[in-house]
Amino acid sequence: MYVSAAAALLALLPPLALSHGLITTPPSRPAGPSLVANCGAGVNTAITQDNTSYVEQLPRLAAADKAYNPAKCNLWLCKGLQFADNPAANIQTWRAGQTVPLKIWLRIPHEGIANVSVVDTKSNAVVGEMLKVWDRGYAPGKSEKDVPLAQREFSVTVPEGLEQKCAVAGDCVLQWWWFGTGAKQTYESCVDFAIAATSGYKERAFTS
Ligand SMILES: [Cu+2]
Repeated sequence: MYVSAAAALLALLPPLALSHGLITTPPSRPAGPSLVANCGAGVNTAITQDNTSYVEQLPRLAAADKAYNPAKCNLWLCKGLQFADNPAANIQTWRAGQTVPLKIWLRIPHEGIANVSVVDTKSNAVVGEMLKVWDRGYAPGKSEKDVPLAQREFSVTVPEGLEQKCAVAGDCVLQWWWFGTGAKQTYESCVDFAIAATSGYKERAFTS
């Protein structure tokens, strides 16, 4: 949306009207006290008012905040949302080869590109291949119903080879990333998980 229009909407409408998107299934990382401590109250307020809004507004808010600690708050990974704020009940346990259904809430589309990947949270590097890629045409139209269902509800397969790197929850995230190329707005939403070692994994290793 245009900046002037956004400012007008901010004044007139409840925060949800500015929503854009996030992962709703499995539950994604929420705001909480660790976000305040590491990213600052301004970032926390922006995210709690609209947990689906874009990243580009956050660095300015963070920079103005004494609490902002760039070593602990990477706004370009999960919007700076913190593992410590995610309740234990939200942490997924996955096994290699498992199919994970995802649901995305795309309240306001902005056509662009998107992907889903596993990210190493210490190095902020994608681990292995992207699990899902849309290199054009993601989230077209004016309202959520204009967006193809396959872009809002889809599955990814948990890759093999994460058993060590992602054995401990918090070391990796599943991140959905979307950039509206016209709007120039980035959206990120993260699911926390741990990979369980399976007996099946060992058997396959011996027989292959
Ligand atoms: Cu927008």
